[in-house]
Amino acid sequence: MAKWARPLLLGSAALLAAPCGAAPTPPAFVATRHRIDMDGYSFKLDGKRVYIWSGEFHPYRLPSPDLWRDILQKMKAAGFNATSIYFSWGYHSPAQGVYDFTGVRDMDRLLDIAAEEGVYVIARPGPYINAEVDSGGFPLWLTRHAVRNRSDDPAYLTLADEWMAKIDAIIARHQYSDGRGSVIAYQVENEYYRGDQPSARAYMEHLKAQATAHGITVPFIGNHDANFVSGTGALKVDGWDYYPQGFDCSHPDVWKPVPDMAIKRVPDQPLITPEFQGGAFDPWGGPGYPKCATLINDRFASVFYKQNIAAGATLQNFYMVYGGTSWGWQAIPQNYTSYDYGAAITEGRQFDAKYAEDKRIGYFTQAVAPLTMTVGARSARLDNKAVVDIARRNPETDTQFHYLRHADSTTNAVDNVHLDLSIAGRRYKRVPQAPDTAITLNGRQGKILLAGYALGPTTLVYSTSELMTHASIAGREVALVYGDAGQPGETVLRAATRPTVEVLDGTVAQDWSDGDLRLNYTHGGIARVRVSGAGFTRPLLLLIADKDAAATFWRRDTAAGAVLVRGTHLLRGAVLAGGTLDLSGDTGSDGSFEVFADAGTIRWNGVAIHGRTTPSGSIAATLPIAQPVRLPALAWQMHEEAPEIEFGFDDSGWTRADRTVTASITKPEALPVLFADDYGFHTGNIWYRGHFQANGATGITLKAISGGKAGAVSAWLNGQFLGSIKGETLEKTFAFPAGAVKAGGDNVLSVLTVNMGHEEDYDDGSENRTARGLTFATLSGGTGPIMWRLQGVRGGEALVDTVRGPMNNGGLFGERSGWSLPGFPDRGWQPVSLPASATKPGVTWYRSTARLALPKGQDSSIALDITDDAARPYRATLFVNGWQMGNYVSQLGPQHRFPIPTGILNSNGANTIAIAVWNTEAGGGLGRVSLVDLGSYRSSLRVAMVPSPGYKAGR
Ligand code: IPT
Repeated sequence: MAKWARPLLLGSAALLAAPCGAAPTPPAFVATRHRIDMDGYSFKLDGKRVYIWSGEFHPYRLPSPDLWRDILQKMKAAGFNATSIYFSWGYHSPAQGVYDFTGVRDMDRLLDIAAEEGVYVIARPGPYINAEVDSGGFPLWLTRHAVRNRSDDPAYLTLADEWMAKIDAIIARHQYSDGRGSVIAYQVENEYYRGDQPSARAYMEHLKAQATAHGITVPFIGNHDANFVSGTGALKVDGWDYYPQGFDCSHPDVWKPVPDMAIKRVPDQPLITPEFQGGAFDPWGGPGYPKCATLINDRFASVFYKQNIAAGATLQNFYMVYGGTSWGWQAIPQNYTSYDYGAAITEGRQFDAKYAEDKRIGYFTQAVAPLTMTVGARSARLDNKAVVDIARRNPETDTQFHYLRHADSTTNAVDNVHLDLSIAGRRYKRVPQAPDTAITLNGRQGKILLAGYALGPTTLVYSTSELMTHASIAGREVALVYGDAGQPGETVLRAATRPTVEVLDGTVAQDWSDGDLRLNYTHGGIARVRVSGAGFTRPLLLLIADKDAAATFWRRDTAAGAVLVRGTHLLRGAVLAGGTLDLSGDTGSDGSFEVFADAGTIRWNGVAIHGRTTPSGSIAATLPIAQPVRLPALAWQMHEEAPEIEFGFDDSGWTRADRTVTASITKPEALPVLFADDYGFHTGNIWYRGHFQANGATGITLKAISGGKAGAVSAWLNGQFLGSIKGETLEKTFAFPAGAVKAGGDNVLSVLTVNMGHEEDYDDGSENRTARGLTFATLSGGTGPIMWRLQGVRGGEALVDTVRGPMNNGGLFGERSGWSLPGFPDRGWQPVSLPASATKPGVTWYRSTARLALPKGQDSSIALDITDDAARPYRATLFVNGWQMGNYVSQLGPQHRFPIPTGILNSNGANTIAIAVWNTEAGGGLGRVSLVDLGSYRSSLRVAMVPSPGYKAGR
């Protein structure tokens, strides 16, 4: 049975909840076709409106399929009902006509997991994706095709169609519309702003026609800023990408103001943001991702994401919610390996402060149905000019949404405000009503005040606390509201007769007048109020939390009703059936745990919990917590490399540089063409050896392109070091040392280059075809030609290591000889202690075996740290069990920490760490290298090792 035919329950009410990391056993297959449509308000699934709260995730940046489940569970737990996924053409295709969808490239498996976890998918297969990935997602072999990228050039379309046919077939197997998965939308191309050009429209139309022919039935959407709303190439909805803070994280406390999305509305289309800023990328030598996380922090989410809600957006996708790792040579020249992005879930799979804010807002969008159909409404009158109210209203229910923020959205000022509200025919001239209280807005804070809302058995007249979620659970309505600790709150409920109010916990004052029950309190911890009485069809349990306490709640919707959990590090799944509730998730150092559910038996990670019933009608218990993690110190061995430097090295098997034409947009200054891509070497280090006769040569001028400012070249003549060039512009004339040239016969130049990634093609100028490697070489003093050969990754485009794929390796001798792989016989290598000393220019390898015995049943995230003296000039390429997990440039940084995905790293066994160091000059090194624990939790997550080949002699 094909995987995608696995039974899935994808009802419109609740998607299937997987119980834990292991594959869930789904109930009977319901191959129900679903209707997906939309109008000027929102997407509708089977006619039911849905707020799409979505997080961007790139599977090619996390090479461990079981961790895809981890990320999607973490998203789901934060209220994300959807994920937006780029599929990267180049990740799957090492050569024209060759495609791989196995192992870490198994996109059927990814889409199965999304469906199992109940997460809708917005599929974004390109063919161009940008995404700060090499060539913007184009395959590296496309550098050999002089086509007009991203256009209706038939030669380009033929190549693009090859990919589209493959990826569309996979996406088509997982469409919600067909009852076979959770894909609800398909984005055509990426940020393509050429709506004014007929040929661009023809291109879009072509991609749509192809997708349709390949079986795509879900709506076509775009992030082309409304370039394709009608006419040829029109999409069902074409939305807006927004990065209001830009990408310079160096001044993370300086904010640019909030944009007004409302003016972007296209008639009859829902307002959507296929990409809204969820972080930022960081360049080589940049300030580092913690700064990006500060720039795009929880306060940013509070002001900007709520502003989008107030503008009427009903699909918000955040780019990124999990960034991950541009492992191998996937990064673009501008960026280093980490693609942490300062996102809500860090590269090492930990929660950033923004995660809690995404969750508070996300839960609100999922719980409050009237939000999916709103129109702009008149703002309330306020008594403080520093604050504005942007209001919306549901025309059917008359529910009001008042978004309060500072008029100057960037201010750090704290302000108090009162509102004049009219709700259901009654006027509240001064909200909050209680004397000596106000709504306080901290600097850079937005609040959505909800009014006139049907809250289960009652009507919420208004609350100055924000509503996070509510649900009918075990015969009562449980509602969770929150505000800043220490700030006052006021919640008013409507009742026909005076209800009974029991304050179960905390201090809450009540006032009854004219059908309004007014509750006043100060946020702090969790106050609990039970409201019941004649006017109530069922009691209301109001949980009034401060912001942090609110974030300790998790909600899941099961086929048998909602479940609310307080405590634990993470709730991954909940299955409620026959009165038994199976919860799965993670605990850290805090075992406190409380469950609100209609269940007789509660199990946590498969073990029955014997808790006590609380006055709130919940079950409280203490869960087992995580065990400490001990990591071994690493012992190292080293081996000198780079025989290519030596005069006598046999390069006769290397590729001869003999081409006279190139597909590159870089014009060769001389022939033959030296550009590495033209010879099928597209990644990492590329060696050149040039032979010439003495002829009086006194030096050599070399030009090379690595891409970006982390470039480098080193050169030797007949084994003698000439020097290195570093940086963006790689151009230098090296004088030959006295006596270095052999008077008669052959002389050999050995030149080591590196490709730091191909350019993206954002402006569709075929920038991916900018040359890489050596671009020009000429002898000074001499006249003779140089005969060049070059060498890159083993096999070139005829990839040898198909498991680790087309971006994993370059052409270092050690890589070509298996030194990066587990099982390579390194017994003869020389023991060494780090930091390394007495290094000479060239390449040296270091290997270590890390035997890990981490606590079983725990999810530990481990990283490799390099501690260094920044003055030591060297570059390092890091391999863990043969997988290239990082590129390091000591003087540039800023990355010193390299998270290794579990599954690549074996938590319970031996791990081979191999580091290739390129000393661009003497006095380079390798700093201290150690393993660090980024977070370890007792967890239901189970991660299998990713099968990958080790060293084989004589391969
Ligand atoms: C937007 C791209 O669509 C996306 O792929 C990624 O590159 C993102 O930028 C930045 O991380 S393009 C937008 C900046 C105009």
